[in-house]
Amino acid sequence: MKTLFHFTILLFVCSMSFAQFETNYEERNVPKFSVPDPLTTFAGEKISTSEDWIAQRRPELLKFFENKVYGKVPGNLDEVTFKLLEENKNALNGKARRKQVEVTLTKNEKSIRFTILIYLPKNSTLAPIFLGYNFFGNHSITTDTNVFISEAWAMNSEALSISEHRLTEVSRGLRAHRWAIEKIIDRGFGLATIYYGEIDPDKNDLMDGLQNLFYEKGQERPERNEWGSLAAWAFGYSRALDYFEQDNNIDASKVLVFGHSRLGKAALWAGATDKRFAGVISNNSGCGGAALSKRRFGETINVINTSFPHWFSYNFKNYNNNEEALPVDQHQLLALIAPRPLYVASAKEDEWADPKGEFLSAYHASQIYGLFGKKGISNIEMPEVHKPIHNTIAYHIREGKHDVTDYDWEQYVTWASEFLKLNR
Ligand code: GTR
Repeated sequence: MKTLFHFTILLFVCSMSFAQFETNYEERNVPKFSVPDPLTTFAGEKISTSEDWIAQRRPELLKFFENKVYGKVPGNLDEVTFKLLEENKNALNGKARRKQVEVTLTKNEKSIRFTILIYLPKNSTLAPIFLGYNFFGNHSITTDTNVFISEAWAMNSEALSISEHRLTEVSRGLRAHRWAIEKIIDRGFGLATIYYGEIDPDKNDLMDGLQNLFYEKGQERPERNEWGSLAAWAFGYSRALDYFEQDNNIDASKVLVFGHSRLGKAALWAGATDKRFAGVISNNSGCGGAALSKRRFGETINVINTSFPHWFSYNFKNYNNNEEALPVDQHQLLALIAPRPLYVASAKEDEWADPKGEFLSAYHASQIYGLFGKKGISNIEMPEVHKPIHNTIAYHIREGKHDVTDYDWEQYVTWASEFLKLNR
């Protein structure tokens, strides 16, 4: 079923008089393609051990995704600093400890700042933690009146009463249904979130966010093989992890990077590029996330690069309507996360994100997990709705639309308890 949202995007895209896009929602119209073999190098050499994967295959795949898909980070920051803005040991009706930490990233005498909102189980000394961006400000995920409101540019939203690109008190708590904070805390985990617009505002302007810090004088956009917004958001996830390494209440070796939709794409890329993340959760990440591009089902590379020209590297546009030329596919992005725990989740009505493509990607990544003696997805048939598979690679498809629900969080928390060896 096409949602109104997706239909609107399609209308927008067509009205901009780009090429005509026809969205395929029929399995019989999926083109014939072969899934690029994760175990054969670009030079055609077969590999069969985890050592060869680590030494040979993984680096060349990572390099490809860096240069041709998400884009490279062009250098190092000059400085990263942290400031505890606020702390309360009796938050959420006495259940949790809350911290709000400001992170400042500096390069070439330019800085950007973002704020991490953190809730930790009150009595835990070293908590494992879920880290995920939010779409509409930290204050949108909870009714907690102490959460600061971001001053960064925001996407207007009628549903969340956001206009003139400013976040206000009115949207406090309006996205709370997407964040099962109490469940997370009760099961012994912390939750950290950041407003993604503080890293790079989500519009086709690569002057107003993180990329700008790295520009030479007069430069206005990254090089063709350098980062778009997704890689910038992934970089921001890693800087939050830098902070966790300094916080005595957080177990930085147990950080699960989580994201929904475009932020699920960013979470996958963060997990691929930063091995310190203990695991990754991709919620309905779709095209350019978990879903196989070569299936051309729902959103395609051409559509995503046209609707969101700022998300990927410029080089990725070479594959617009040209998926057959891609020597990789997204299962190899997932394989870059091996052998760390990875959860891919789909929603039945989220056809735009191609649930089957998300599942098949998890299935095909499993052979790399197998090299490490880890269990992925062993059956190529998709499981039924609400029949989750919880292995080192986990997968579920649930009823309903593109969203994050309590059902999703119940699965993540249950699986994470087992795969981070908590058993709480
Ligand atoms: C859609 C986009 C998807 C997905 C989604 C979201 O418009 O086409 O790739 O990222 O946005 O982030 O909600």
